Amino acid sequence: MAARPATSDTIAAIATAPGTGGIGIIRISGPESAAFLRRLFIPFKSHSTFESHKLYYGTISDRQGQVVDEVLAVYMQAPHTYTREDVVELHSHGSHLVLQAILAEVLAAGARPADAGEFTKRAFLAGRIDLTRAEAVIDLLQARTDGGVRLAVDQLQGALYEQVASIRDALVDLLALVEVAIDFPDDDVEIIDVTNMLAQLQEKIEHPLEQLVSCADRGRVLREGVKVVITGRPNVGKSSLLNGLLRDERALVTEIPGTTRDTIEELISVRGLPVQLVDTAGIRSHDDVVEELGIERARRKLQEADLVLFVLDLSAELSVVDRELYRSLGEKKRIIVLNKTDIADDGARAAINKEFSEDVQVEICASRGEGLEELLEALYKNILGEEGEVSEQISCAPNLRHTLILEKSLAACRQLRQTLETGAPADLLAVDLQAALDYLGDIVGLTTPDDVLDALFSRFCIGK
Ligand SMILES: Nc1nc2c(ncn2[C@@H]2O[C@H](COP(=O)(O)OP(=O)(O)OP(=O)(O)O)[C@@H](O)[C@H]2O)c(=O)[nH]1
Ligand SMILES: [Mg+2]
Repeated sequence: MAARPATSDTIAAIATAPGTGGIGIIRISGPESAAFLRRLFIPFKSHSTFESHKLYYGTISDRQGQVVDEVLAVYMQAPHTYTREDVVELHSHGSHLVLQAILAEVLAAGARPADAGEFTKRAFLAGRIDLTRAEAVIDLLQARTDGGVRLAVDQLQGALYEQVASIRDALVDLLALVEVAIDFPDDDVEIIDVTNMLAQLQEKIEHPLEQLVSCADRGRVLREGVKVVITGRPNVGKSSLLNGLLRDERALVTEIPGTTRDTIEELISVRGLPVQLVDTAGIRSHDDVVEELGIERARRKLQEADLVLFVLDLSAELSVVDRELYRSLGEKKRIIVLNKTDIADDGARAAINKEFSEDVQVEICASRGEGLEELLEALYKNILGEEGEVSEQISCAPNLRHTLILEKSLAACRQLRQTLETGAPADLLAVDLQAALDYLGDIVGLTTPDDVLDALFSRFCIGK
């Protein structure tokens, strides 16, 4: 990747997380790094020079000559570093006070405090990593699941970059042909073989773009998890279900309808997928103001749900409220949870099975914790598709920024297809091709505007 003009000052920050740890690291990057090291660090064995990528043992002293800590110091000479600049790391004891004291000395020597994500931004500006890899660094730091970590590592190793690069290459090939046709207008017919070009467009550009877009949703789910809302009329056993899934008496359970007033949210992990479980007030019409507020809140939570667990009571006939509530789910994904198998009424069960035959139904006994594994299995499949371990199958997952750009690029390709099919002149083809190319350049950071870059790197923590 081509480098953008880099900045020339030297930055420093604490790179390890706040709090107490075994060791803590201060990171310095820029042309003055080695000079600061020589000024602040006193090695136990005297050295006239610091060899690159070697650890040295010594002390850091403050401006009064007082030893701040014993440290290991490493100087890493450009360009074989994270930022491609000269980098120094000081490994001290992991007390935040010590780290702050050392950082203060580095800043007093003339370094500037690094902004959030500035080390990674420098790696990007120097052309060491493209923008998708820089984004993978944030994803990796923020990943909450195994699936999220795997996607981030794949992206860090260039999975998305390479796919985008190969689509760009195909676009460049077509553009080269079109440009020849523009330069030699008389040979127009021979140079542009429309059938062949349409085939290339489909196979090497449109199809891969569509595939990438189709992975975005699963990627989002693996990275961010989903919200699952438990709903149903009062007393069907929603809170008992929540408690069963949490294996904890988190919500109050009583035989009095209307027990749950407020919503209760807890995070669980389903085979590594983060699931925000929400128990809600049983929905019915009521005069009680507090219950009414709870019901209002429950309805709002339903809107936000990625998936609804619609709980019914197998010991009771279906009621008007059950049916109304079911209708209010609209297009929401749902699983019908049939609770109270221990006291099930066969007539009620048959009626429910029939009425909801289109939906996935799972029978449970919440009070005894039975059927919960099957329910989680159904939930996982419902969210990630029948194949189950989908995380194994998607090689990369564009985030929202990528997806919006991929869709624009795809729209430009469809425009190109139309232009080709109507036999428009070569210079019009070039416009569409260039547009599709420019969009893809935004994904990897070739043409990304500065404000987008700033917003992106500001999501990092300081020191990364
Ligand atoms: N027999 C039987 N009783 C159950 C089962 N699950 C829940 N119950 C009982 O049903 C009653 C209501 O349970 P909750 O979990 O509070 O029901 P809810 O849907 O949260 O009720 P609200 O919060 O009022 O909307 C309690 O007395 C539970 O003990 C079950 O599987 N079998
Ligand atoms: Mg409840």
